Amino acid sequence: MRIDILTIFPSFLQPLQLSLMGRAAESGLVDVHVHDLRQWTHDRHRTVDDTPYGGGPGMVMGPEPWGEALDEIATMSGDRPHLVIPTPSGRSFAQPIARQFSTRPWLVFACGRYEGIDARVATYFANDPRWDGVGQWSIGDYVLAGGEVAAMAMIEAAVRLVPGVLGNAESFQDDSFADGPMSDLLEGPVFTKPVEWRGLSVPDVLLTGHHAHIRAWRLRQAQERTAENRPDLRPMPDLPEVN
Ligand code: 6GU
Repeated sequence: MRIDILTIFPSFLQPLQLSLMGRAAESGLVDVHVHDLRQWTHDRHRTVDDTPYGGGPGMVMGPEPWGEALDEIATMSGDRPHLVIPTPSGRSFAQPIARQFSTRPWLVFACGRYEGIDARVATYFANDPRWDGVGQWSIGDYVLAGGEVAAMAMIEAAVRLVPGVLGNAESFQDDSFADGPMSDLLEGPVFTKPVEWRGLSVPDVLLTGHHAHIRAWRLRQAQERTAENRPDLRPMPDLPEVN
């Protein structure tokens, strides 16, 4: 999978070289390219923004550098890229979208700053046959200063689902929001050694080796945590009591 990121702050994306993302790049499972949008400006001040038509506060990123940059990036590989525009006014990014992203051969993230990118950029590339569609996505109901952190969140969520990126020890089968028997539930609490710490004990059931009991206990914990923290998520029907 190839990932290109277009930004006026390339160094903001340096965390992508660390940890899981760094290992995925080193092992050739993902190929990450960060580009400075100002490379595609032509004036002395490398201007990327201007005042909004119709008035109002803030600045809008002009379409010309984005158009030239995306035209050139689209020639950098044989596949057709999918354009992702992180924006707080986009659709809600969630695990099903991460799963779709993880199957795409080529994602290009256009990270805007200020009040956003001139809307014609999304319109133009949605209708450009060299591109495989455009999506505008938000990572939550709050406003970040730019798309970079949101892009990194979406990239990490997608890349960890690419086959081979996670080791067995970090398997994603049990994740909150994964498919399967625990889907639509938050993960419950987890414990490791020591069995007793500052007067707090690991729940006895986890020490019994009784896997049916442990499974039932974990499901109950997940249901309680979901009801408490995320009452908006659909609760699962109750399992019968296990004694
Ligand atoms: Cl994708 N961008 C920005 N700037 N703020 C956000 C966001 C994205 N998602 C939530 N807030």
